[in-house]
Amino acid sequence: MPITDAKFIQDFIRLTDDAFKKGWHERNGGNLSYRIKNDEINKILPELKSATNWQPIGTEVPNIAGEYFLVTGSGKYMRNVILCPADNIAIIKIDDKGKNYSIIWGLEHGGVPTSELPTHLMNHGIKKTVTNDKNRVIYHAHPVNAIALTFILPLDSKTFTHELWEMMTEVPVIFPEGIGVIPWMVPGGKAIADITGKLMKKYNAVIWAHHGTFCAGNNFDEAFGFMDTIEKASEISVKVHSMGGKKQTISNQNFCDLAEAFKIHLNENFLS
Ligand code: 2HA
Ligand code: ZN
Repeated sequence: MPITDAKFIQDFIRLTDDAFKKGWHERNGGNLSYRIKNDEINKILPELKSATNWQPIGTEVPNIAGEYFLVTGSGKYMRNVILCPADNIAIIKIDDKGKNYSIIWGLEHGGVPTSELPTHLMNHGIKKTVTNDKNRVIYHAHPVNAIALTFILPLDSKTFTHELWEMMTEVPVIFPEGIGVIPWMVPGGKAIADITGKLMKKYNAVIWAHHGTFCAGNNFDEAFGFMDTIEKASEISVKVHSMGGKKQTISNQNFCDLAEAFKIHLNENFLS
């Protein structure tokens, strides 16, 4: 069986293709990573290269030391992943200190993992702990309307969470804990990874002002679904602003009734 027939690789490819078709991945924009399960890697390990040529991650991630990840390549285009996975994505192994990685499959015509590798791996480490090993997917995209809102709304979690909760009744059910927001920062390094990681302890999604969104999910459906929900709610908000603003909306009492009916705990910091 070709390695790319493995279900986790097929699921990874499906997300990249769906997401490109959504319009979230111009050129080489966005990136995706998956923390591979033991039984999944064990099935294909004999066909992979052995780990040599260790490269620095750029940060330390001790609690995912020794683990394997499927990641998109830096400068690679989401729309090309489905055409030639082996050229555009890679399986990497993390060393036993959580400081270096080695490519053991993929990027066949050269390349390195995503430029956002520090943020991906730090978020994997944090989410692994806070979800009791359940979280597997970290996903970054450049969705149009979520980015557009970062030019007009104050850049804080309360404003964004409340605005997106208001836009569709089921958003608070999907993001009861809220959504994180960070101001503009230089992408690709440890500083943005650290601040994103701090927010990922509390949230499953963090919006990067004037750049895009990071989502974390237990599986591909969940991570894609979080991105899709944020972008759809953002699109409604953009339309409502464009039509002259809200004339009525969901009230605090409505949110409380919703929380009771759906048996969820809504983060009270984000009620108005
Ligand atoms: O180009 O999206 O944030 C890849 C990115 C970096
Ligand atoms: Zn980006």
